Amino acid sequence: MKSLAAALAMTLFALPAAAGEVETLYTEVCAACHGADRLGAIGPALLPENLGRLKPAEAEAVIADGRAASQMEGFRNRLSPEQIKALAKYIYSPVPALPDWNMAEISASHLVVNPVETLPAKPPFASDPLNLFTVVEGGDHHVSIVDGDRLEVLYRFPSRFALHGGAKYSPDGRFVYFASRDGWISKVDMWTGKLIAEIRAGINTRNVAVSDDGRFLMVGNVLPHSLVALDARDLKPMQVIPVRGDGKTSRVSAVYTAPPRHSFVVALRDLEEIWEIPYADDAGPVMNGLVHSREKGLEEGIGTGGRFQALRIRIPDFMDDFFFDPGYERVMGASRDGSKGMVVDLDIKRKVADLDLSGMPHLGSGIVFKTDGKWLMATPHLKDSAVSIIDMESWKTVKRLTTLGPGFFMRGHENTPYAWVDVSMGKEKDALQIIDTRSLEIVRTIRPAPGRLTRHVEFSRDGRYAVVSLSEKDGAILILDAATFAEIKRLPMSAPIGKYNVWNKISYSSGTSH
Ligand code: DHE
Repeated sequence: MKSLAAALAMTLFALPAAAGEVETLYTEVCAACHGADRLGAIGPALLPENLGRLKPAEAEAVIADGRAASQMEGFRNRLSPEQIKALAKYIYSPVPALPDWNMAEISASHLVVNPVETLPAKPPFASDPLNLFTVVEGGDHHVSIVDGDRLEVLYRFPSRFALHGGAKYSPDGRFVYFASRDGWISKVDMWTGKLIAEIRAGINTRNVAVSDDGRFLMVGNVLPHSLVALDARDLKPMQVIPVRGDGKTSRVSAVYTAPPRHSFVVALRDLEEIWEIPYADDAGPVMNGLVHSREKGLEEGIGTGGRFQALRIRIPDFMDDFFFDPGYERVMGASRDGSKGMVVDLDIKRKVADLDLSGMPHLGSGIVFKTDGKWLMATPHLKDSAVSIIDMESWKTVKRLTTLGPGFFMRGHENTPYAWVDVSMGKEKDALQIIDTRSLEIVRTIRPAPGRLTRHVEFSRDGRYAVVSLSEKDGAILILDAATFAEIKRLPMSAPIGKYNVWNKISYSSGTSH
């Protein structure tokens, strides 16, 4: 944006900002980087759906002062305060007609940067490659790959703007896949930190799932209302699946892989349905004989009307998020308004129980553990100061713990009896609360960085260390001893958010998100 800004310097104050004329201002000032259609180019998309995390006042500040560590330069000296205000308002207005984002547009965005064949056959480091972590740094939109044995940063590289949701790994842990809110899917080699391929699968994306056999990715979109299947090798698009039913279309709430079922399971925001999309070549038996023609091979299936077919399961409410039970037979979901939850059996294809799960949890927040021979699920709530613990057989809430505030994330590990939860949505955003999964009590509250935003815990492969995000611009990841809670090390980072240990993710550890 710098050169354009320089060229426009001094001329822009003359530009109008009245209603109807702000489009001209946008075209002159913003379009080169953010796209004439506001869908994004070298800068991110400027659509209300994509700006959900940015308050209008912050948008004005970015237009005025720019964004550190990006190409976005400030326009305070070139635009009047009214022009800045008008532009900020404009980018939150809906675009009159959203363009297509179909196979043609998706394919045109596809880029293979480093073919897999050019990569080394062995890791260029001695540490355990399955004990690496990726850390998403939201402050300056970077990713760090951290060596979990030496507790050092191995690689750091720029990411697409606003990655969101868990990083997903190939089943062997060699490659990592990221999704950005603007719909970009990136594949990176964990051993070298090199970008392999990228593609823009949507205009606004919810998340991405990787099949348990590592062959396919499924991207769930908010804009347009679609799911997009990609070939995991090079991210080549395979199929666009429009999300529609009963004459309506729907946003995707989330898509996850159900490994024993060899299928993707999808929750929808605007249709009272769950979709299951089998991907195994012989998917028939997995679906109890209810599905269908699985005849087409990978290459033949490219394009629409191809390989993947969705089985629609009717449910009595919209489902906004969900967790699987340990056998992947049932999903536990919260309703869209966050007032209650339900259990849906994927085999008998109907709701089988209600859940007392008010105050919607954030997706990926739930963990599962066994206490006294019973499988329990625990999750914090985004709006209540509570952690709910639910018996996965009776589906009753066995305990509701009062926490210091509403929380985002919870984590456990097979090698520790402690589950860690943040309370970062409340006033005491620096606190982490430790729950003993045997007694189901909060046994400690720690504040590793007093007064500062602390959230999202991830364990090392062996469960010995708990890695916590000090999620501020001049932040860090804090490596704590998981038994004594003492700090071992601090690695500076720019507003780190999520961290993902390769082994915990590829082994589907019950203490982590899948
Ligand atoms: Fe997330 C995961 C939805 C706000 C950070 N979040 C997810 C997932 C979904 C989701 C669907 C699961 C994706 C996956 O891993 O495959 N998030 C939502 C929301 O609906 C919500 C509440 C509003 C929104 O803006 O979309 C929301 N999320 C946030 C944030 O404000 C966070 C803290 C900062 C950010 O990046 O926007 C945030 N979300 C995360 C993280 C994960 C995540 C770090 C992965 C958690 C994990 O450990 O797997």
